[in-house]
Amino acid sequence: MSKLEKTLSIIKPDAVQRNLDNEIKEIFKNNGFRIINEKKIQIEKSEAEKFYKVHETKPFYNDLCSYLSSGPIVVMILEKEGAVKANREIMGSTNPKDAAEGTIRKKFGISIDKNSVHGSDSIDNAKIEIDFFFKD
Ligand code: IDP
Ligand code: MG
Repeated sequence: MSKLEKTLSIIKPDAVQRNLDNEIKEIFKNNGFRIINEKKIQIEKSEAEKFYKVHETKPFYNDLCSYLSSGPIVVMILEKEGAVKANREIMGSTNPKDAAEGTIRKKFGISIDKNSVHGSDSIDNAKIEIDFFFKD
């Protein structure tokens, strides 16, 4: 049995703009995730730069941060047993072209940059990312 975990999920601007947020939330709920906190916000580019700091040396960093701050996003704390891994599975591969059938990115992703959702990649990062958006 996996432990009950929390992870951070973001519905990115491309999906919010297409009004897919409710449909994506339903996918999480139907897969046994509880949404224990959520908010729709728009962040500054400087905040996106902080959030994606691990990618600061990548060639796509600047575009990535411009993109994440380009429109409203929905940030959510998801809870489930083994939530971090389960979320990565239901999201699908980073590039929607490579994502498995039935995953969110396969269904809704437009391209590697406009791939509709973010999910924490480890339990440690989930804690950091949840604090980033929900610590007051
Ligand atoms: P992940 O979102 O699946 O964890 P990461 O490698 O952590 O993928 O990359 C963070 C985000 O940066 C991706 O979701 C995607 O939006 C963007 N990204 C990753 N690789 C590329 C790339 O090669 N070109 C453009 N954008 C990329
Ligand atoms: Mg990542």
